[in-house]
Amino acid sequence: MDIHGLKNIAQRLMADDKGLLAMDESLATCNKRFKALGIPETEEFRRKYRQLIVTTPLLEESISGAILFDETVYQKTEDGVSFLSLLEHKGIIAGIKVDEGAVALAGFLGEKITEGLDGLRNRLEVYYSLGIRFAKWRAVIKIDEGIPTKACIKVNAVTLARYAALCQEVGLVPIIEPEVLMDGEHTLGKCEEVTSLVLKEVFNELYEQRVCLEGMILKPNMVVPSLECKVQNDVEAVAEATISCFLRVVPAAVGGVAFLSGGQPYELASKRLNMMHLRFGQLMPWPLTFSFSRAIQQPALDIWKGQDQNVKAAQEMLAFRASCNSAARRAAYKNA
Ligand code: 5MM
Repeated sequence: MDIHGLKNIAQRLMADDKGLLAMDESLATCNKRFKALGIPETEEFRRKYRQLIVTTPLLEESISGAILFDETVYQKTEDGVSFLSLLEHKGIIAGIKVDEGAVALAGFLGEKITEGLDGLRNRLEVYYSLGIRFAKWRAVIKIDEGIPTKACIKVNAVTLARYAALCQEVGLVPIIEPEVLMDGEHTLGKCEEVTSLVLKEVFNELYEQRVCLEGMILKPNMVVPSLECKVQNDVEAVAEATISCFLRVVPAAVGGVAFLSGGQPYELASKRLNMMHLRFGQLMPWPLTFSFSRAIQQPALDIWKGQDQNVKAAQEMLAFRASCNSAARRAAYKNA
């Protein structure tokens, strides 16, 4: 394992108040978002949309790395320039989603396990040879009556660590995404309890499986009340719950922490990140940034709607939301 090389990639991903752009929607998720806006659910429209993103002027001022879906890796602009070379030209490091999605966990009603370990070593070698330098794997944990179970947390943690060890073997920085979902009626306190349990188990497995913490990035959920919870705590309470939870369970050696947005309203996600830096910036041993998909992309997608004449305005919105989150990393976000 090239620890120096892995650390170097992780440091570049976390540098200069930038963050990551998750543009790795699988076919089903991308098509679902297109359908809601009446955009044709075809490979060509997915190519057009990803072209809009990777050609956005000044995106590189706020974004250090972009997480791609396999289809996007091989796509090109209308002028025949590959998206990978465009990203490289901008100095944005290309990453790849390598999990194959979450499926029902046998014997555990309502819980999921993420698949994709079979043949993973070979897939990772191919991606590395194409110039990709980091990967991502998402595990999904749901809070409901009697769940998550210990077994579900354990099996997802084991799988995340197996994936991470394979990534590091070939020189890819693993992004480890154990997402505690916001769905349901649970409180902020419950989210904190479950997030702590999950992260403890994940780091235990990473340790057991000899994953180099300096050469990985954690992509967690913020500690938030669920979407239907009657008590919606303020921004400061969310920032405090999130950072105090992480200080207890995320080792200081970790290369970086980059949040998912998880369906939060995009301005609220920026405000919460901003508050974490404003109030607790001095306490954090790790770089703390964003790895948002919806909270950066959705307003731009709403403008684009699949129409060529809307590309410029959509790109301006995309660059703007990315810059808002970069500002939040400096505790300088001005509620826009
Ligand atoms: C872009 O969505 C990613 C892939 O999800 P699917 O496999 O369901 O298509 C997802 O992992 C995403 O990177 C993270 O959840 C962060 O996205 P949000 O929208 O939560 O910021």
